[in-house]
Amino acid sequence: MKERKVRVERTTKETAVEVTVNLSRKGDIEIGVVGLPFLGHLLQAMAFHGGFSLKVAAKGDIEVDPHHLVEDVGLVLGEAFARAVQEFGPVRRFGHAVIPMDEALSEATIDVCGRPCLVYRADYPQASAGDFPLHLLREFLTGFANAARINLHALCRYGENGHHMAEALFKAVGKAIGAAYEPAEESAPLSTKGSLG
Ligand SMILES: [Mn+2]
Repeated sequence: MKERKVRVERTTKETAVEVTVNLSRKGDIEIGVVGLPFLGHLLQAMAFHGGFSLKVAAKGDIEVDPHHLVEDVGLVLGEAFARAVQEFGPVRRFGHAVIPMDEALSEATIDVCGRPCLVYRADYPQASAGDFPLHLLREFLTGFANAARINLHALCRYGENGHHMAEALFKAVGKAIGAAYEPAEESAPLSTKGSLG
């Protein structure tokens, strides 16, 4: 079977982002988000626990505001998943995971349905992890859900440590992705309506 591998590149005046996703191979993970090592740490956890290979090379005008780069990495990653469905056909659609990390518990549920929707609930006790502003994770997930055209419910249920809450969330998103993007056994779209999106 052909490997389900997609490469997406996007360059603007603000950022340059290159993402390669391989859904047929696990463990080949290489993340470089210049100046935002905590985002790299989260993406590493996501791909590892999702069981897919991921390469990210990204840089941007973080001296202005890391917002642009965080959002664009989410967008390009989402675009890679959208293209994987376009190029390699229907997937199982649904994925769900609840992951603990020490005192924190986070949850992700995905429907690869073609209608972008993000529900995000996270109330971090600290504003940042290292020097990474945790509120930017909303921008990442928004970009990702919109570009991937998925329904994503991402919930940090509780926790005392923002790093743990965010890391548990990204592991959960990875796990949910791993399940949702398994190839569908049937070739027809998995909807009672007969079509998606
Ligand atoms: Mn960590």
